[in-house]
Amino acid sequence: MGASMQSARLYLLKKPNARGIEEKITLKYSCKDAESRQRIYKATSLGSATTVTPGITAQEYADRRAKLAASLPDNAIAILTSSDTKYRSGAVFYEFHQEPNFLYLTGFNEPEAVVVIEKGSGEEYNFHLFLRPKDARAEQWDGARSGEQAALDVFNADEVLFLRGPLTTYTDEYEVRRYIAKCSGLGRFFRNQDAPPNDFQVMIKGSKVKPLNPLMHELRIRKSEAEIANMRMAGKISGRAFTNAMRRRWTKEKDLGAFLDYDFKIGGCEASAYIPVIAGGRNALSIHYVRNNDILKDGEIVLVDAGGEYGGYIADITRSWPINGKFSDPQRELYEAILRVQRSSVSLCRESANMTLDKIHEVTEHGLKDALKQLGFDVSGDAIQTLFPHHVGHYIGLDVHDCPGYSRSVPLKTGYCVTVEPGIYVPDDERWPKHFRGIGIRIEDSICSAALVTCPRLTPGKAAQPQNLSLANLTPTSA
Ligand SMILES: [Mn+2]
Repeated sequence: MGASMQSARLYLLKKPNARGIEEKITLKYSCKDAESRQRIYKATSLGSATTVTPGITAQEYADRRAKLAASLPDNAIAILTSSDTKYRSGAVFYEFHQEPNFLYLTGFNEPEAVVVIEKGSGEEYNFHLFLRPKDARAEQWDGARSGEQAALDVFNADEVLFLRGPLTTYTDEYEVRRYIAKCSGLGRFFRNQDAPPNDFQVMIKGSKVKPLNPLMHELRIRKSEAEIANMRMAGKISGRAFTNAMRRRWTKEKDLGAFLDYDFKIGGCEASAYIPVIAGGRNALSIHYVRNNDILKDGEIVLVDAGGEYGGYIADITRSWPINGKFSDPQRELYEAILRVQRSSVSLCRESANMTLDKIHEVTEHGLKDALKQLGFDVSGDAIQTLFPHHVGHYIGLDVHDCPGYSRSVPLKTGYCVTVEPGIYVPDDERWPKHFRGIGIRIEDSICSAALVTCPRLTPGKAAQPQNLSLANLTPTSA
């Protein structure tokens, strides 16, 4: 243990437990080697302009880390763990999906890695990337690993430490183990080690632990130009896939879902951003209907909530259209009412409007209530909460619900990306006009401040024939 015993804060991103509760752990802190905290971050000459992930350069990743470091107080460290491979059963694994904060800071898309950002005083900080070493045998089975050199060159790590090798100096020290047991990704650095405590363990021992998420959200909430370009790309590709889907006739939810997934990928997205909702008829009354295995019936509407992912950034779109290409009168009336409200709510998503998502929700709810009243609905009491039971929107970005937990009562600024998704779902209940019962319609676009990510030119007035239904001119016609 060194001479300079100091108190410090440890910012730890913990995976919330099943109930979503973050545990608070108190550990002591001391720093053995003051010099080790004096290293100044230097981007390597290699690769600062290189894109690490689509559209995002090594320099932008470095800037993000610098911003995080700048938001930490002196003598603090931030620890983030990558996602682990998740198994469906036995050796059958799910598609790997990197932990979004980890991806945001590194662009590193492999499991079993840890980032430590160590903040000394002033603007100095160290960026450590712990990762799996190159291993020819493992790579023969599981695919290529980046390894040490890539970490230094591409990810601009100051110092790379391996899971094996240098890390054998980590210990089985009881307090650290107990702490580690609650933090899965870090466990591998500390288990089964017999050596005396190393600098790192000594340093985090006794440290006060604080959640990292609030600091990450402040970084992630406002998108950079490169991020917006990625979201625009995801929106453009996804929008095209919707248009292509609308041009065809579908008889099964499953087939329509498969087509969209295919078209997102063929169009240039990496994958679907989330499990879609492909809901024919009454299935649309269940907001998170994802069985997607029913028959699509003539005369009904299909509600499709889906989107692709580009460079890790998602698009979130919902369209509701008549399965046979022609709206019935009640379907058209309801659709047009929601469309009008949606378009006016979208226009509020700009910094100059000084609106929050909560405020836009209020305005939307009001607009829907008025429209429903005109259509003959009794909107007294809690009617609108039954017919429009969800919030009008959420933040989007690397996550479908980006910056989860970030307040919806902060004014939208340029660079904030959100969805606007009013919907009306009329239960089979005598309380509601008979001809509207069983109809569920939602219209959702992804919006970046004033700009529309998904370019939804929903122009009323154009006739929509089954063969030319598209995002650009989906306007109801009577049957
Ligand atoms: Mn959404």
